[in-house]
Amino acid sequence: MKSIKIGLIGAGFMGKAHVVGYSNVPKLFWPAPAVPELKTVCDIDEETAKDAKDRFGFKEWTTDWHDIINDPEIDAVSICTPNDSHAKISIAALEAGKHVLCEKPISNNPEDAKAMADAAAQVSSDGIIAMCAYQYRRVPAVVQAKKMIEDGSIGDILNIRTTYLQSWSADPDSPLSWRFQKKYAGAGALGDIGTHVIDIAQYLAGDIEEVVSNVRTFIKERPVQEGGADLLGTVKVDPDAVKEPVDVDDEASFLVNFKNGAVGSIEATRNAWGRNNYITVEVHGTKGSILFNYERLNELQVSFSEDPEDRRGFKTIYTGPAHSYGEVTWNIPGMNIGYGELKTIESYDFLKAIADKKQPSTSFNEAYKVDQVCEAVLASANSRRWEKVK
Ligand code: 4PW
Repeated sequence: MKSIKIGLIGAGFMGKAHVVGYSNVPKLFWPAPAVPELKTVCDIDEETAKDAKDRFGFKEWTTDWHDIINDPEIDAVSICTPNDSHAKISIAALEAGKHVLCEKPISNNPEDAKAMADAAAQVSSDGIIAMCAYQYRRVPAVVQAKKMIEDGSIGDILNIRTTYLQSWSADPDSPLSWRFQKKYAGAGALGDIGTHVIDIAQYLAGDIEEVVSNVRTFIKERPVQEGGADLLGTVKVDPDAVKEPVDVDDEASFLVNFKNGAVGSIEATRNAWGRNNYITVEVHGTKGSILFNYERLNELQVSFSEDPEDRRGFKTIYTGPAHSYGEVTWNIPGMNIGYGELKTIESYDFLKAIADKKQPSTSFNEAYKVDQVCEAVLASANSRRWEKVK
């Protein structure tokens, strides 16, 4: 069986998620399309890099990502760094003939995102794979929603409304990590989590044509944290720490019109007390509706117009062996999968794409389109008008 040597760049919590994914592929998916070998881990912080080598089981560590790009033995690179570095690392890796799994959003600006999509297109005929890690479209219940839309179960889509609500930045003492700084992140809640539900909306209903938005920054400055580690608000900084300005959005909500005539709305905030990883997708069609909530990710709610009037309403499908990826996870519906299995599914799709030499979703070009929607959302917040997605 083919082995694929992995280089991981960025050993924070998302690096951990990629390692959990790779390591579990041969355990869940057997025979695996390829067996991942953890070759080198890179982090700009030396202690983090050394610690990640031992903890995750890599053979080598480095603090310079070029070491991974220049290593002829490494086949594939996972990029789990802040958004501003995705373009330079991805393009260098693709040009060096390495497959790339890059965290989302693909970049902190549409120009770099386009350069990445172009670089991926350039090498795709050589069988080089470039994939952006929008994992939530791979949740079996979301894949089932797609299947039921495509087979006509709910008729033509009229409306799709998605939300991604979290609470970890609602506390003003939550530190000023790179996620609150435009030069690194590009955008705030919009880029960090809104992009996931833009990706899902476009996966289910096709390309968004235009948007009109409302974008706000509620907490205008935050305490500066020591070091660059991104702790998603879980560690509080010294209340007397110096505060610096936040120059990205806390919340973005927008109406959307799809090219196919459907309408919808998308909301993203990290300031919603009580909401944790609250990704919801509700689709209304001419013959029924579908509802998904990630906090209950093993369930899909469906309602059909054809049901007798006195028993019409949402029923719950529990995902399991009958659904996408279900044959390799657990044996009966209700045993349930979580975030670790989801990252394993993503790693499997990446390795399979490499083995089959077939571009997977979310491709760099699709991820670039997500960035273009964000650009239109920010333009609309300024112009206070509908803006076309370029
Ligand atoms: O991509 C998202 C992140 O940036 C994640 O899915 C969750 O929210 C975890 O961290 C943030």
